[in-house]
Amino acid sequence: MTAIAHNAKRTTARDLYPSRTGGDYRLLPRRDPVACGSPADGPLDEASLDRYVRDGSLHLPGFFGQDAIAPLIEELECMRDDAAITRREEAITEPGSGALRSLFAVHLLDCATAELCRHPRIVSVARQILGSAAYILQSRINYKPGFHGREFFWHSDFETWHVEDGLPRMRTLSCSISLTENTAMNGPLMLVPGSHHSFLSCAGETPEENYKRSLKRQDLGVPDPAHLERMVEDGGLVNATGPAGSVTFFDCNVMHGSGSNITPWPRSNVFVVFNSVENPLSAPFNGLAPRPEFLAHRKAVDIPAPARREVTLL
Ligand code: 6CS
Ligand code: FE
Repeated sequence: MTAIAHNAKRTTARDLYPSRTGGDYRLLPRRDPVACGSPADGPLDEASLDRYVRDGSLHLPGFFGQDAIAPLIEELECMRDDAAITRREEAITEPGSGALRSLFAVHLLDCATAELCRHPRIVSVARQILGSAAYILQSRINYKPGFHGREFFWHSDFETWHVEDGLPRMRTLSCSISLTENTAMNGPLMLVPGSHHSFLSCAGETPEENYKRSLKRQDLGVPDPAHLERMVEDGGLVNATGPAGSVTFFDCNVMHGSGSNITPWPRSNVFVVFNSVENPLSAPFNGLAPRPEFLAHRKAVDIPAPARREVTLL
């Protein structure tokens, strides 16, 4: 489809979260609930669900034991050294060193990861927060190797997914599963509690195929210093540290990022993004062609509901 045809579609759809439309940075109200389910719908009790709604994230250290994670670590190490994998378009390399930075659609490339992403204990939380059936919108591993693992600058995932993929509403969450220990030193995920309650509409306009650049180093759809400073002043900062197997659920619009890793210890995490089946992708709001399927799966394939006995939280 041409850019003109996409633009034509854009003018008819109502955009609740305009961003990169040539204006200045500005905060807009969030128009969607943070959680649609209740304590009766899944393993999170009222206090945990309330915390997720308030902060925009829930960190659960030691969620999985080493035994659940070990097969994955082995597989993902092999993939990193496999040229048949690293020359695929899903493989994103670090800007300087050329080391493998991210591998997308990893749940389609590796069986152990496919199983983990659909683990009943993960899926039951996703379904509870979304208040509906869920499907995998995106999956990836961020390797963040020792010595040269580069940062992920501050951003709201929703901003990119809305503008570049056409994700209409904030009914989406990420789940980060750590494969290595995450410490304060090796570039853990950092989040700004409460930042998900507003949408930061960003300045600039999106060039075609922006993802080829942004996945190595993001410079569009990132906050300006004044807004970021204000958000951190209001909500503070938290980091998601803990042993391998720790899990963090976080809202699609929470401001987050992670620093570079110059320690010898890699910081590898698998991320799986669950979208509500009631929130299917539309045409991208920037009027450009959609990003490739490996970044945003367009077909909503329901993950079956886990059996009740499988859904204990810890
Ligand atoms: O563009 C994306 O979809 C990805 N980029 C970042 C920096 N975070 C989320 C997502 O994987
Ligand atoms: Fe992100």
